Amino acid sequence: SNAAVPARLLPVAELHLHIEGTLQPELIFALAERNGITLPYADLDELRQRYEFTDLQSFLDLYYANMAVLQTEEDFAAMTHAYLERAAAAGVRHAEIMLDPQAHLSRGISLETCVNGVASVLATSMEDFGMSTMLIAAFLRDLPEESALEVLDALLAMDAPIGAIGLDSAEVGNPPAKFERLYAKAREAGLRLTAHAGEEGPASYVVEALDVLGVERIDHGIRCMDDTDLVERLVDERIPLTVCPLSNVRLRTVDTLADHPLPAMLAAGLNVSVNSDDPAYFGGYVDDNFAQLEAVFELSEFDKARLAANSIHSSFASEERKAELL
Ligand code: ES4
Ligand code: ZN
Repeated sequence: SNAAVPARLLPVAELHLHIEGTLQPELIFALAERNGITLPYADLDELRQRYEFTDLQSFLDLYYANMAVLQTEEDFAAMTHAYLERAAAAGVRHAEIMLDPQAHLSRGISLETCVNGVASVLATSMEDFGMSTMLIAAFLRDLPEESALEVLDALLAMDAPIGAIGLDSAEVGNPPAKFERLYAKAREAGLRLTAHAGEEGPASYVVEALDVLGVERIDHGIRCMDDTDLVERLVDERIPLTVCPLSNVRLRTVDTLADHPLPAMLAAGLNVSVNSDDPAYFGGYVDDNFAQLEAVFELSEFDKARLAANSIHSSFASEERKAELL
């Protein structure tokens, strides 16, 4: 423990965060202006009116469209700096940050521009914010595996400072097994492995991510609650599930926060943590997720401490760093 951290702010690790999902409306407009890009919204209010989603795809459409403002290395750096500053204020002491390279390559932005822009800011996160960080290259599951394999090859060839790979975007119809070769290659390269599974997709996708991809961690995973055998396995194997409560509410995966399975997951003994996913789109950072959970559920101090400890144990940080944070 660290006496300099106020008791209210439990030191946590954020393990499920898409850096492009931290683009705040104000920064979207500022970057559009600086890059001479015309947005299809007249002003902030008009943009904010679009933040009402019906499902994952309705969010992804806006998320990808807004990336148009990210043009230069400096743009990626500004976005990353803003996230670290806000996350540090939320008590985040270690962050594992996903970047979607394919979403930038398809717009004509080079791998160097997006990777170096984010990585240049992460390189000094410890000095600037007391936060250790890892960059995760996330692959778009609605694109062919060949595209992902090419991008992973390019990342390895440029010796990009990535520590893990992830799998995101439209889940249903794009099962984990589609990316078996990608995960084998990443494992061979010494990268850590995570994947979104069981967000909108079925519990069987969680099983497939574990058995076919060999992932160490599951992003979301809430649909595991539909399969009691799977829950038992996840508990036995201590598989981390990076849960994102406000995301699930905004994407209508659960009806209301009061209906969220997090308390049941804790009670079942699952290794769950609380994460913000795309905080600029879903109404809050990690501290906001905790505050809204506390407003709806009677989370004990013990539950909150367990969620925080789970996040640190489940991170890809060194054992030395984990010991510092626990
Ligand atoms: C995402 Cl919430 C979510 N699910 C799947 N893919 C994503 N990419 C960014 N946010
Ligand atoms: Zn996500």
